[in-house]
Amino acid sequence: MIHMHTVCLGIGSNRGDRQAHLEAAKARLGKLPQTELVDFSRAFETEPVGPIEQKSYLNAAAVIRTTLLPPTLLGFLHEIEKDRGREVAELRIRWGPRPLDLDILLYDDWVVDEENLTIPHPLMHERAFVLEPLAEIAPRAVHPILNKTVNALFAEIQEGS
Ligand code: A4P
Ligand code: MG
Repeated sequence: MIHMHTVCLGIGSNRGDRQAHLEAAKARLGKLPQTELVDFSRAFETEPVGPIEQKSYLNAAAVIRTTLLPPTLLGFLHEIEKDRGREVAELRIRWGPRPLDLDILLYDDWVVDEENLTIPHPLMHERAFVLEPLAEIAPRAVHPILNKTVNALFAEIQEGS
């Protein structure tokens, strides 16, 4: 049997019909080849984080099981983003507003450090807008570098704030 990998995804939207973008993401993830949507969190209204002034976000998280390897999965995620009206990378502002942003947060216990793909997502452990939705659906998922659960990481940033 081909191995199924468990993957946690972060989802964000702060432009257009944010709820519709999240629902589209959920529907599209459920239809990816060789992939099963395991869980999708509630939508959380979050203040924008980062150097650019922009509208507040709706953030969510998803857990999927898939045989797709990280680069292939990332390609599909980019397609979904593009279909929701996201401009090609060259035209975009880093950390700037977007209809739909899909990030690979955790991929089993893999550590990937390539030019265009870093897993775990490098800032996930610092960000409430990532950890709060993820803690709702995958509290016991483990960050393979920090060796801490999502629940523990979320508790840490809450204490720090
Ligand atoms: N890339 C590398 N690793 C990954 C990964 N694990 N998952 C590469 C997905 N992509 C990854 O990312 C640019 C490139 O990163 C991709 O082409 C891929 O090859 P992007 O998502 O297209 O660009 P970005 O999002 O503008 O940059 P970055 O650094 O990913 O920003 P973040 O970290 O996504 O931050 N505030 C709130 N409240 N909620 C948010 O969701 N999001 C951001 C964006 C800022 N502030 C926010 C939120
Ligand atoms: Mg991103």
